[in-house]
Amino acid sequence: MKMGFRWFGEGNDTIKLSDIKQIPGVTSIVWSLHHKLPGEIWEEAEIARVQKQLEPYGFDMDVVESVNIHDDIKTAGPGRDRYIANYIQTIENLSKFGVKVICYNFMPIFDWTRTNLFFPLEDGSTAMYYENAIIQDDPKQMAEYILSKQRDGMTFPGWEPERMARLDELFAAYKNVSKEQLWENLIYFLEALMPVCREHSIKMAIHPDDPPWDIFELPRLIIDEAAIDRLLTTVDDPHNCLTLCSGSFSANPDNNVADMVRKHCDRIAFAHIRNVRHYPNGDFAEVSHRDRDGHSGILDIVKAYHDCGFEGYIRPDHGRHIWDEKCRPGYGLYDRALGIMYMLGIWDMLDKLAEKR
Ligand code: CS2
Ligand code: MN
Repeated sequence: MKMGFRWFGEGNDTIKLSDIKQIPGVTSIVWSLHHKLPGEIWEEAEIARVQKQLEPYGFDMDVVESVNIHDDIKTAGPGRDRYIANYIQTIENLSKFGVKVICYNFMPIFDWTRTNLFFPLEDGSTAMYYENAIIQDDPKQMAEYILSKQRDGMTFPGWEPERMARLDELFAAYKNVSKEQLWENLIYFLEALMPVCREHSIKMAIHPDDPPWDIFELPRLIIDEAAIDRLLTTVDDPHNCLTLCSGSFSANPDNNVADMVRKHCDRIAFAHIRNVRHYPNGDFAEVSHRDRDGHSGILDIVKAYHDCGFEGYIRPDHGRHIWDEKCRPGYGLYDRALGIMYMLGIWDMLDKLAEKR
């Protein structure tokens, strides 16, 4: 297992690399080019700049997260093949810098969706919250709320203001895309990419839909075990992999993430670890990584990774906002650092117990 930390880049994150360096055990910076719109080619010079920033700290840049997919690829729109060619060029460029895993998602229009980014928890911290009743209403209202929380031009991946300004157009483009068609479009995209991924040993690691159910009548694919099976068997290539996000899947209490780990360990390239607490009406809140604070089963999940000899990358996913930290929602320094220490505590103890046997 290699421990990573998501960092939004110089000038786009309140957290400094020198701060991350002081969290024990972190070796990988999970990075991205956040100024890029979906469909644009990531140029070598831009990637080289990030490499230069990481180098003094000895962090690797093996995992890149949010190389976002243009809507024409998801809807089989007129620009699909051109945008796939761009994506392939981006993979070629990333391969020159030793990138090994690309985390992406295939969610229509909206990336992760929450109704309150600063929900007060009983300990005085705040965390992200999902209220079912609100998601039944107006997608524009929700998008406006999320955009209003972007601080100082620090955008959220998947919530590009340029795209959010075109919501009517986007909803129209998805109107005739059924769930089956969306599957076909995902498979078409992956099959086009596999040769270049094989050539450069790069794993495409899909992030599940968050939350794992349809919202605003948009079909969402990567929601449960059946969907994982379908994805991995249809494109049965070791470069077609998962970003197994425990918080996303476990927002549906029927999903057992530890079972998914045990079943698909060799096809998980990247693990997001996050804990979620369910409320009886289907709402959920994000909570600390500590197992007993939520219902995701963090102990079972970490143990499942350890038992299967997981050699991929792990990062804490969203954390709470604690100690008055002013940070991007879900991506503060403090609670994610606590999450890392909790996971490493479990991991190190499991290592020790295994040595004794
Ligand atoms: C992330 C996702 O913040 C999050 O919930 O896990 O936004 C993730 O980065 C994207 O879905 C990957 O494309
Ligand atoms: Mn995630």
